[in-house]
Amino acid sequence: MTISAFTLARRLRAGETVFSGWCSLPYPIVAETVGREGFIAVTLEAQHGLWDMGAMLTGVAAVRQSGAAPLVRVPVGDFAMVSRVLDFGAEGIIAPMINTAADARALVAAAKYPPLGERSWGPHRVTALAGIADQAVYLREANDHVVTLAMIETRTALDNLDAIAQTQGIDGLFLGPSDLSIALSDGKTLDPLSKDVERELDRIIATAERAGKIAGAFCHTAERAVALGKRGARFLAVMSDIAMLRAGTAAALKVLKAG
Ligand code: 3PY
Ligand code: MG
Repeated sequence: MTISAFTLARRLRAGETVFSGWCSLPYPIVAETVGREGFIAVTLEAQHGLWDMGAMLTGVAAVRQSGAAPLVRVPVGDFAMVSRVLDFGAEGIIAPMINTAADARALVAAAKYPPLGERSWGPHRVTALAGIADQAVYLREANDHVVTLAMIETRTALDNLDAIAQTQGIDGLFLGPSDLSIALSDGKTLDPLSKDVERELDRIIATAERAGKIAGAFCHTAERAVALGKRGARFLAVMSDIAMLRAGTAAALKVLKAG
């Protein structure tokens, strides 16, 4: 028996490019709808998004029910939440502001069982959702099937890029282009497509590849996600539920007003 319900790590290991929805609205049915439209993964955004833990518990299950792989972006330094949402059934964690090898190790400690980390035992909901009758199977396979993505979005993280990438149990580097643009301009500009961010993105992709890890990024548009896939990034979060809702509404209103 294997964790056959988990698909994310397997796809990434096979070299596939995975596009993920990105849901800030704390409504499981919204995240499920995004998954049902065909995203391979859906990330529930709990750093700046509006999720509480009750909604998160149902949201993770709703994404799994849609056929997509659920991930969670946790708040800064909230490693307790990492273990909890993995217990709820998440397949991946995106952790913001991982600036040092020590931060990376703290993420791994919360996300992976020994010998890689120190994740505490209690996967009752995830094993039920994934149809794993024997919990020993989850213990044996979880470390390989849970994906940890360390967000690179500060100057300190860039200084420690190799050490973060090489941390055992970190599966990938994930660019936060908005925060990095603010950091690289010393707070002057928000420009996720700035030349400085572009240059560092190439370095992030190359560093991840050298370490045998994947690279990913948040993308404000689908076009950007396709372009970064061609540059070698393998996990791309695309727009957001709010952005999609606004874009769809604006497109309809444009037609109605032109009517
Ligand atoms: C950033 O761009 O800083 C992010 O965290 C992506 O949402
Ligand atoms: Mg950020």
